[in-house]
Amino acid sequence: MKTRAAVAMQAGQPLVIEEVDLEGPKAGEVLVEIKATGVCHTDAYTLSGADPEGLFPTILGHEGAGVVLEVGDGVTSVQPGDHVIPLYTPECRQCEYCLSGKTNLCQAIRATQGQGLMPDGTSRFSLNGRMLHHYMGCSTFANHTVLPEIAVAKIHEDAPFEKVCYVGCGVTTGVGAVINTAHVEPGANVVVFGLGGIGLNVIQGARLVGAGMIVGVDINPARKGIAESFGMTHFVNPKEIEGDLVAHLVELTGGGADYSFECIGKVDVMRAALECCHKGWGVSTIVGVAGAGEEISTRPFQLVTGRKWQGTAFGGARGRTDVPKIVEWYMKGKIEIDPMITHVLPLERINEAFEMMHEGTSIRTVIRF
Ligand code: NAD
Ligand code: AHE
Ligand code: ZN
Repeated sequence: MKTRAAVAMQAGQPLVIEEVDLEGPKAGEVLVEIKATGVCHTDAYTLSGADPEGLFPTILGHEGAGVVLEVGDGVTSVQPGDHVIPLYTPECRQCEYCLSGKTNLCQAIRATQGQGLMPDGTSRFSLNGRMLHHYMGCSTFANHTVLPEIAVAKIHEDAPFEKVCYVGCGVTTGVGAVINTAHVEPGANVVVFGLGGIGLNVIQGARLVGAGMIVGVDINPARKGIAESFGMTHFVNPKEIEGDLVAHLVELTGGGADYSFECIGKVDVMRAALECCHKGWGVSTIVGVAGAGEEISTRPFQLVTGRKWQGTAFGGARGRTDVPKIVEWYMKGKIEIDPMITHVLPLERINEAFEMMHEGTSIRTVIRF
């Protein structure tokens, strides 16, 4: 079939809207009509050329929601008409990783996913006879896409696509980082670096679990108001404080953060996030994705004296199990999504979403098909 897609022909270039060719689902795969997709900073990161796994030409996008149109042989868990969210972290429930109970990082199809291919080692997308790579196993910047059955979560049929597409990455990553990865407890002091599409969800996750002080750190002063509406109690703009940021945060929190989160992708900020943690027990969780070749560093003494450094992918969520629950939380008003979606655009204007992200004038832009 033909479908409309925003194609990334090469790194650093704007996306191009094209009618691309899409092959139907093979065994174990499903064809999904994407109704809406968010634009995450990770899409911008890969488009920039900083992603060591970035492959071009490709169809980016990994934060979508849509409807199953067709299923391949052997598919049993979803059927045509089901509403689904694509999962860049699948959940096969059979691999060593899924069965370990220790991680959400299902490895069943990770190798081919990183090569921009379906599990059989081929692509379903092409343009004028030239193969297009899949992206993060999702490629939601296309009106239709093909996904492995294990990489779709069936959701409530009344959930609005334009809102719950955000559960496909940002909401789950932020809220899940607090609940599944850091296990923040009521009353804990939390410091969140970066108050964008992910950091605001860390803030609302911290409020959800009853954290005490919730400090937000961002160089964009416009983030203060919205972060407060999601539960931030104190705002710090590193450009406005005098002296050392870490010392300032340690003093503000009365000895250091019980939990900190880096939601930007900058290695110097990751260091500050670790070092602002409380001696003896503070835990820092890296959410941000740093560019190829970048490395983190600190004095080992920071760890010897009881701080812990860890990371999280997709908020530690097991997609097929947890994503439908997070959609239910939204439907029941337990979490908020709407105020974070600051812009809704047609596919033809998708490049504006990247421009606003870089300018800092949007939180999340959703593309409506
Ligand atoms: P975003 O662009 O919406 O937000 C980034 C925020 O960081 C902005 O508010 C910006 O003003 C702020 N910022 C930039 N430099 C700063 C600095 N030096 N100090 C303080 N604040 C600064 O991005 P996003 O969509 O929220 O994504 C954030 C990061 O999380 C990205 O690196 C993205 O790739 C990553 N991410 C990781 C996962 C995961 O599973 N680990 C999932 C989604 C996104
Ligand atoms: N391809 C990059 C890694 C990018 C990365 O860490 N991605 C996160 C999700 S970001 C969503 O917005 C992730 O899930 N990581 C786990 C995994 O298996 O990719 C690189 O550096 O190679
Ligand atoms: Zn993302």
